[in-house]
Amino acid sequence: MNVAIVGASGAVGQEFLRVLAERDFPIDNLVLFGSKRSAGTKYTFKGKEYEVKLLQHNDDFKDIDIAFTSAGAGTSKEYAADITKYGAVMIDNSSAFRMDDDVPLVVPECNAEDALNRPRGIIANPNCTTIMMVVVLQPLEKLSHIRRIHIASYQSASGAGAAAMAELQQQYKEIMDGQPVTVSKFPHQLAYNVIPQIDVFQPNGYTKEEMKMFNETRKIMHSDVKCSAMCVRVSSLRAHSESVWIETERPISVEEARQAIAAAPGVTLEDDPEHLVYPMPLDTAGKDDVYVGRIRKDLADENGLTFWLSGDQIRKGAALNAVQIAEYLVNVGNVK
Ligand code: 2RA
Repeated sequence: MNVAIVGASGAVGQEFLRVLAERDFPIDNLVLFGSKRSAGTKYTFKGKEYEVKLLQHNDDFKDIDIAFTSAGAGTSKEYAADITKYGAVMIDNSSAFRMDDDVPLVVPECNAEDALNRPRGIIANPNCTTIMMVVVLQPLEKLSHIRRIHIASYQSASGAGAAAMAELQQQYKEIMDGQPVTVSKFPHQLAYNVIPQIDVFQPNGYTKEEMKMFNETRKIMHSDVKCSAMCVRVSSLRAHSESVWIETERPISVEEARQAIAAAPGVTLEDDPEHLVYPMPLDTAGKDDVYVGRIRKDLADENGLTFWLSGDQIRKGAALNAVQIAEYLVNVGNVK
């Protein structure tokens, strides 16, 4: 495969390099693209050095089979035509096309086949918080249809990018040094704080991030489920966590849920409260699976079940999911 990464210097771009190398993705040629700021930067992939090329409106994607794009919605919209013009599959990590009817929104554990129907040559990678929730919901949906979801997220600094992660670390240092605290990537100081806002507010009082949970979950799961989310930024560095309450058509027992989750692809059950075992972002950072614990009946709803999950936002929440989509396409022979 001839593979391109657009946004190679970003947190997700860098993770693409690691994930592609670790999984030994079949690459004949790799081309890295970036903005003026990152063009010329060199990165090593499997022992060979690659220089980031400036992303431009030209024929640079003529020989590319798969392009992983993670440079923001504006860049994805501006360059989609150049990227897909000669048949490259664009697997886009931005929010630009996620809800477009002619663009599949794919989490391979849930709806891999949707990737085969892509009239515009674009496949969208869902928002990280949604990806991590739906891989856990999928095995539960098979037990009984999920009617309602309430979810509260605990999202790490990494969701706002590499510079935001650096800012969080800098804030702690500045506080320790008695210096004024730099606040530029978050709406408020994040160190020693939690911020009940991710992305901008919508007219209904929810944030864009919260509405992504509502809309993307329905599209990926082909479901009429209603999802009410409260998305919160916390001071963990790179793994997101979520408290999830679901209401199913028939009550699901804790044991049934545990068995279904333990058997599901991409999910690890880590649920032994007696021994203080449950997933935490410090442990799930850098891992591929979404980890689930604290599974119990909802005391307020007899058809309800509640659980906790944690997973690496940059891996399964972004780069890994995109690479798994590409692996699926390669496996079924559906690239160019
Ligand atoms: C965040 N979910 O955590 C976003 C990133 N896509 O900010």
